[in-house]
Amino acid sequence: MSRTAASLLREALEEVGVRYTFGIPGVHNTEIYDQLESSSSITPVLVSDEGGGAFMADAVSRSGTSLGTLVIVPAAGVTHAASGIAEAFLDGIPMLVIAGGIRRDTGRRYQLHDVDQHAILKPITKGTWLVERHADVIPTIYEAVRVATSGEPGPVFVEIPVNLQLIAGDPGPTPRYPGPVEHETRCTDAAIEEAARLLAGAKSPGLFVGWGAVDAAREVGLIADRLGAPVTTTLQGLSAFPANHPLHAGFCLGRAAVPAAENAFRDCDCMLAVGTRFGEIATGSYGYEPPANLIHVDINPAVFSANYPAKVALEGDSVAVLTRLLAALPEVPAGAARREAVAAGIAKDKAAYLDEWLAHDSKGRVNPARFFMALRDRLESDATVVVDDGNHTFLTAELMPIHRPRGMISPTDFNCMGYCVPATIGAKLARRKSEVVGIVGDGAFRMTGLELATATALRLGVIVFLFNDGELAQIAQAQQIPYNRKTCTVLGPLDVSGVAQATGAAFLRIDNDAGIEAALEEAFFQAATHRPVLVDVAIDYSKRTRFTDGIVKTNLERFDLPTKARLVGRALWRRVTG
Ligand SMILES: Cc1ncc(C[n+]2csc(CCOP(=O)(O)OP(=O)(O)O)c2C)c(N)n1
Ligand SMILES: [Mg+2]
Repeated sequence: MSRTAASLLREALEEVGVRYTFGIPGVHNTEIYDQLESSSSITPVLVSDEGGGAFMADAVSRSGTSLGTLVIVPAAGVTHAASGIAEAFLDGIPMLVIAGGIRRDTGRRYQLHDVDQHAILKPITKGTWLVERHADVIPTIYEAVRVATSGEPGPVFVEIPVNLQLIAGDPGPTPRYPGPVEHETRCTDAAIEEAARLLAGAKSPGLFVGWGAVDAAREVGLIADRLGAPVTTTLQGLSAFPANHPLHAGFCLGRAAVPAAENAFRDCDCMLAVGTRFGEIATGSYGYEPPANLIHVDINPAVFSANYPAKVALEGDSVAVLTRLLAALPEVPAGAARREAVAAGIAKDKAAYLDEWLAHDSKGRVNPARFFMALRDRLESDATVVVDDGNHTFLTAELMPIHRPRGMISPTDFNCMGYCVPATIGAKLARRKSEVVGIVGDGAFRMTGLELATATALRLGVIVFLFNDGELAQIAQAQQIPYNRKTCTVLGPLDVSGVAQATGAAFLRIDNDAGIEAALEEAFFQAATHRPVLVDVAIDYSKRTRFTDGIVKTNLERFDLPTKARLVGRALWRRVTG
C-alpha cells in the first residue's frame, strides 16, 4: 500500500519511543504535523522560537526519559535551532532533528528555504541524512537514532523533502526497530587490573566525574567508599554524584574548585576520571594538573590523553567499566581510616565555605547562600534544577547541593546563554510529577524568556528564578581586573513583571533575605496550580565565586611577562585616571 513519508515518519518516531517533538510548522512540514496530531503517544509542542525548541529537546534527552526531537522547517528553522543543536553536540546529548526539505521533484530553483542544510549542520551533528525515497524513511530514522545514542551521544539530522510527504509512494517492507543500543566495553582485563592496582596502592586516590558518569553514581559511590577517596564533579556532571554523600567534595578541581574539593585533591596521587573530557570549564581553564597516575574511563576514545596523558585508558560505558573495575578492586586496608579522615575534612571545609558566604554582607540584597539554602530545604530530592550560563551558574554549582542523578542540567561546553527557560519546559514535560526550577541570569532571560508563554500554554508549573543584577555579570566581573570598566555588559532596564504578565506567568519578587521563605512558599503553591512562576530575585553578586576567581588568576598567570605588564599597566592607569 502506498504511504506518505509523513505517515512513515510518524510510525518510526512512535517505534523509537519519541514522546514530544518541538518546533514550528511551515509549508515544508505541515503533513508531518498533521500526522503527529493523530499520534496517541507523541505530542507535538509548538514553541515560540526553534532555538528554544532545541533547548527543550535537549532537556528532554538529559532527563533520560525519551529522545528529544525537533520537527522544524528547513533553513530558517534550522539556523534558529542551531544553537541548541550545537549545545547538544558539545555536551554529548542525543537529539533527533527532523526538517522538511524543498521539493526535489520539480526541478525548480530558488525555492523558499533553499539552502544546503547539511552543510550548515555538518560540524554540529554526528550525522545528516537526506531521505530520497519512501522506502528509506523508516530505516533512515532508525539509523539516525542509533548514531545519536551510540558511543558519545549527540544530535543527528534528517531532511525529508516535502514532495515525499505530500505524494504517497511505495514504502517497501517495514523494517523492525532494533531497539536501544547495547553499550559494550572495549578494555582488556589487564588494563582493568592495572587500574585497580594503581588505585589500591595510592596514598591519596580521588575520583573526578562528568556527565558521562551520570548513570553510574552507584558504582562511583562503591569505588569511592572502598578506597576512602573523595569525589569531585565537572559542571555538567554536577549531578553525577549525590552532594549528600560524605565523600562528595563538590565542584571542580584546583583553585577554581570549592575549598572542599581543592583540599581533598591537593595531594591526589592517583585519579580515576569518569565520563569527562578534561575540557576548559571542567578543569577551571586547565588550572589543575592531574597526577601521572591518571585512569581515564570514557565511551569516546578520542578524549584519552587529549589534554592530560592517561596512564590507563578504559574505553566503554561508565557503568559497565566501573562494574568490572569494582570486581577487580581488592579490599583496601587503608580505605576505612582514609574514608573517615577524608569525609571529616570535606564536612569541615563545606561548613566553613557556607559560613563564609553567609557572613558576607549582601547590603540589603539577597545573599546567594541564603537563597540556595532555603531553596534546597524547600525542594524535593528528586527535583530538577536547570541553569543558564553566567555567574548564577557557578553560584548554583558551588552553593546548591544536588541529590539526584540528572537532577541538574546546564549548557556547558557550547556554553549557550538562553538555555534555562526553554530547558525547564523540556525537563518538566519529561518529568511532569517532579519539581523543576530554573535559575537564569537577567541577560540570558532576555534571549528566550518569552518561552514562558509556551509553559503557560502547556500548563506547566515550572518556577524560574531570575537573578537580577542588571549586568552580564560573568563577563562584567572578568572585565573588572584587566579593563577596569564594563563595556557592553550593563543591561538597560526591563520590566520583568511585565514579561510575566504578558506571558501568563505568576510573578513574585524577592528583594532581600527576609523575603526568601515567603516567596518560595508562594512560588511552589502557584506552580502546583500548573502555572509557570517567574521570581525576580534582587541577588547580590558582590562576592565572587571560587570558579571566577580561580579562572581569572589562572588565565592572568599564563600570560608572558610583556602581556602581563601591559594588562596590569592599563588596569593601574585606568584606576588612577578613573
Ligand atoms: C549566546 C551567548 N552569548 C554570549 C555569551 C557570553 N557570556 C557568558 S556568561 C555571560 C553573562 C550572562 O549574563 P546574565 O545572563 O545576566 O547572567 P549573570 O552572569 O549576570 O548571572 C555572557 C554574556 C554566551 N555564553 N552565550
Ligand atoms: Mg546578570
